Amino acid sequence: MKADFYKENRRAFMEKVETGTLSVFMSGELLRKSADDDYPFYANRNFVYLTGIEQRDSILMLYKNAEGYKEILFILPSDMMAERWTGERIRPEIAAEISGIENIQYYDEWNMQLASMIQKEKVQTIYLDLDHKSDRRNWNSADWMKQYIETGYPQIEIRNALPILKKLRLIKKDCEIKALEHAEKITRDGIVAMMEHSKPGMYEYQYKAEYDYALAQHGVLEPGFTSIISAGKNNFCIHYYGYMGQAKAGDIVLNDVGVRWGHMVTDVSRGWPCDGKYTEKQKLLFECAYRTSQHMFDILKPGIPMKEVDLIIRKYNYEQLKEAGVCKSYEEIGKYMWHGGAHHIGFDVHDMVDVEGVLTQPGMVFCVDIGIYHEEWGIGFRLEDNCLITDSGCRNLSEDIPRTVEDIEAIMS
Ligand SMILES: [Mn+2]
Repeated sequence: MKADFYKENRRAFMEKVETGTLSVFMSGELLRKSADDDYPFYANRNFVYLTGIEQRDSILMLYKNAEGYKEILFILPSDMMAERWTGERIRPEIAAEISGIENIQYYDEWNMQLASMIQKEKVQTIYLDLDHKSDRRNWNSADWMKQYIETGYPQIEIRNALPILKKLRLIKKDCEIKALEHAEKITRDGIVAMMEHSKPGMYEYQYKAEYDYALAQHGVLEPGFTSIISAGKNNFCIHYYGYMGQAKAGDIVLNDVGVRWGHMVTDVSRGWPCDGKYTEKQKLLFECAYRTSQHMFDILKPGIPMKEVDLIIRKYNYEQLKEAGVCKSYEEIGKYMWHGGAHHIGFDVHDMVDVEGVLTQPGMVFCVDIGIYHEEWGIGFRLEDNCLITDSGCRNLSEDIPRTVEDIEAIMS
């Protein structure tokens, strides 16, 4: 993505905050795994959305005044000894080129700058990207910054920037769609590789290895999110990460995987018979999901309440399962459909967007995910595709990834 993308994101954000406010965003810090081993660094997505910078310990300050706004980006200074061990750090001129921010300063100056800005500009309100998952205790960089400001500048009111960003991230720009389209091609390679190599006796980790290998051929060194790849009974664990199970003759293999490209993440699920031929029962269920999916791509267009999309999927899929003689009444649909099917994708696989009360609009991208779980028959799978809402309707971005009984059997033969 070019600097204009990040510039436009900052402009749109600044339009939503009041004059006289300062906003502070952080890329985050390294998390220690154990001893001297750290987890791979993963930059805060909102920070990347605003800067394009994925280096740890980077800070963005945005101050809005009557004339416009000031932008400062703080990055780690070069350090010969540190860089000898862990690689080159981004130089100021490169950071400026990526982000489109002219004023680049070094990380160790952020607290002086913060103090002087608060004093000179008489800042009374600071926006931080505060994000908590309800059942987690972990603090992130914004929490530390909040504590720092509350301790040093108790007069300052802290507000949350997250609701603003969640609105901005909902509508994707052309360059984001292009990145997704490319990511879908790589996703296809990964899923097709698993289908092509599939055979009874294959372990889930072997499927995973095929997927990862296909991605690596494109320079994608890790999947878009932790891959879900399971076989047989393990398909009944919705977010299964075991990888040690074995596909036995007659088992369905389920994948729920993605690829990140240009920050954008795909999310696609398929279910195929490990031996390449659907049984009657597998075919019966798969075709219910397929018809429901096709129906959604036929009807989705701008102007549909987002919260109804899930409901339409559920009702239509119920009709299919009823006709197939599987489900007798709508009351028992929960026995076969275990999850909703329409989350947005983008910088995050479950994208940080605000869909409260919104209608579908051009530029939204969300999953159409039809999961069917029939425990008695031992068949569980999902058919999940990525739907882009366009001006006149919608487009299935993942339609080239085999998704019919015929196409999947052909690829596996
Ligand atoms: Mn998924």
